[in-house]
Amino acid sequence: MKHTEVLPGSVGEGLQQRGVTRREFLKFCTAMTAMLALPPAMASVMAEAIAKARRQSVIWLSFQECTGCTESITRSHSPTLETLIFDLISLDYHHTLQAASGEAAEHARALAMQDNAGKYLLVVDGSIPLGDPGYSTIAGISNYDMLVETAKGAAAIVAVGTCATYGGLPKADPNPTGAVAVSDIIKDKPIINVPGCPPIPVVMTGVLAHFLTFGSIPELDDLGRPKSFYGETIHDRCYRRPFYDQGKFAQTFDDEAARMGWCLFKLGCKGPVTYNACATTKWNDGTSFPIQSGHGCIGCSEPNFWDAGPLYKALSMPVSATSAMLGTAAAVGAAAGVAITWHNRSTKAAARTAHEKVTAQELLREEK
Ligand code: FSX
Repeated sequence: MKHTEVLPGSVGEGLQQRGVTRREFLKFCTAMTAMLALPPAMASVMAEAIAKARRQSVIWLSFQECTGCTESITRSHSPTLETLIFDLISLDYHHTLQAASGEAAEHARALAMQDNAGKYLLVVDGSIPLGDPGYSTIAGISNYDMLVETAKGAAAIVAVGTCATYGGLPKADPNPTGAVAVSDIIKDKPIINVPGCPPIPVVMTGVLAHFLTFGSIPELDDLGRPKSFYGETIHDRCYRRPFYDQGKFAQTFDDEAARMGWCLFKLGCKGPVTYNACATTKWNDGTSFPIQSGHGCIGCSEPNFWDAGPLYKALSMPVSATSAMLGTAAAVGAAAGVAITWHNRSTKAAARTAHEKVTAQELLREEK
């Protein structure tokens, strides 16, 4: 961390103590600015801001979930990123990762809430059961009470994973626990939604880096998601897209077309209606993502993805070639009298309420 002013107790000091070089740190910041769609010049601004910042207090609560979200972030794209993010924050409470347990763990949460009142970031994964407080408790405290209590002093909340952002799998029909999302309960705090089951690790890291650099939350879309990561569909950036445009589709998972990497649309891929960055950031150190490994996208970062399925059935929208897909889809769909039930959003449809059903006829009217 040479050439950067290093203040006692700052992130910069922590990085220096861990032997992180300025070059490595700038590399991290350059990657982050690119992912956050910031101008390249912001890399050095981010480096300066983060190096001088005090480690951000983070309280992480886990409710109804499978721990996939934590598994995901602890497998961040590269060991460097993973190391860095835990240097950038002070993870004061996290059921799975903290050493303390029982009363000591709850004491750590109370202390962090008291010492950093109004300043800590609250990260939540998992949905909250409203059906009966006894469905899920931590230290004898219901998920609802713990969320409300901890949210009070938070500067902002990051809802991580589809369970926390939309209710996720616990909310799937018949929703036995009465699962709801964080935003269904907390109405007076900024909430950043980072959906995905699980979410992409570098997206979580990016949100935290943005908060540390600017002290604010990134620009969000109408579902509360950072636009830089959720601004395009998987389909928009899929490497199989040229085959879609040429009308070349795999008909089964093991036919010759599948072997040649043709489009998986007819096998139920939900890429055209799923907003996420899997096709660009990929997973496992940029190695691959579901579509690259031969399986269509299941739309896990969209609301109600499980019930909205069915997973292996082609979307009720016509196959068309062009990036103005929705307009064509509307025209053909109107003729067929079909309804597009996923919340397709593109061009004018982007301004719509996210959860509403959009009929092909309505879209056609708008496109005129
Ligand atoms: Fe849900 Fe996350 Fe899916 Fe699992 O914490 S988003 S079930 S990956 O673990 O909450």
